[in-house]
Amino acid sequence: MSLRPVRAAQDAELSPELLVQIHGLMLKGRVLEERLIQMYKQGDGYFWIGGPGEEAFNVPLGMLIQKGRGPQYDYCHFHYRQSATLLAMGADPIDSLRMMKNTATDPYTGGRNFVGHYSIREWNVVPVSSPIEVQYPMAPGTAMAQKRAGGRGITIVTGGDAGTAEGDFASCLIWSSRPANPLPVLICVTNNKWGISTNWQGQHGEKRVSDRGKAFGIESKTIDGNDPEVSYREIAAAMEYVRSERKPFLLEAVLSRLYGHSSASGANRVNDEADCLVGFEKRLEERGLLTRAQMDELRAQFSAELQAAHRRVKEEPQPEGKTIFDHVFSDKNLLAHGGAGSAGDGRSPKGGA
Ligand SMILES: Cc1ncc(C[n+]2csc(CCOP(=O)(O)OP(=O)(O)O)c2C)c(N)n1
Ligand SMILES: [Mg+2]
Repeated sequence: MSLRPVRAAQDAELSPELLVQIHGLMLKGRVLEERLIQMYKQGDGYFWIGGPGEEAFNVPLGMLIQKGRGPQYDYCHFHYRQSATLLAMGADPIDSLRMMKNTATDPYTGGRNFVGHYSIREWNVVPVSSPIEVQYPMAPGTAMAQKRAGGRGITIVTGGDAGTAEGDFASCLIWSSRPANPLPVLICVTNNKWGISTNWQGQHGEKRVSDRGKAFGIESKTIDGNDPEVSYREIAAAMEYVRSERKPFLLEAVLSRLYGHSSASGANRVNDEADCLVGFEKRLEERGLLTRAQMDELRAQFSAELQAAHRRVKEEPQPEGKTIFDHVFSDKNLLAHGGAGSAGDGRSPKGGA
């Protein structure tokens, strides 16, 4: 079964300035992922997972998010391939290197989680989870709070195609579209046609993931997620619908996975999938917006910046052992006093009686 993305019906022009900005962020996102892979291969990190190949979708998404804290701003329940989205939202790439190296200076997890597992309270970016798909049933929760609060804030959830096989995805569709209380959720699925080593064709009877929205009356669309112009227009349109109608939208972006699943599968470049950056650069060159030399120069500049950042991060401290229980939900004293199941010690989890 072949997957054919639906292209945007109307080709509204994006301004040259916007296209150049999108390109810069896509390139920076790619160079960042290349540096992270290099760090892993040099032993400056234990595991790599990320989004090289998804920049054409992830960058426009980040540019269009209304970031801030609280229900008036967008809530982000992200997948682990979202580094380019964070860059487009304004994150400093060196902090991704810190998470890779598990340094105490990592602002997202204090050096306690895998790379790509962002968590930013000030921007409503809830902690990225390694167990896949758990973000989908959480999304209606923040959307419910936003609907009650009023305003134009929406919830955005992203995840992969294979994860949609889990019941969590169905829970999201059902809870977002209840006729009694439809919710402002932009449900994104980045369909790279792989779940680690399980291919889409062997696993999915449905033609498109977006078709599953129809059963719930959810506005749904499948787009070419390798085309940044299509992505920008379609994400903007879908967001506007969710913001103003206060109803869900299911957006499936068909795109590429350029370095395999993760370091667990080698993190080596594949050559049989379309590269969104190559395609976009060719288009920018043909339209006379950027020259090859300018784009090469920009890449060299980003590479040098990231290399310098890597050197800097190598000198930064690892977290101390005594911080291991900081920011965890349970009361650490429970462990010292026989664990949560032990009776009669008078202790209970935080907030308990
Ligand atoms: C609940 C759960 N089951 C299985 C895994 C192992 N696992 C990690 S990534 C992955 C595949 C995910 O594929 P997809 O949802 O398509 O996202 P992609 O990695 O392709 O972006 C699996 C099965 C997991 N992390 N969590
Ligand atoms: Mg996938």
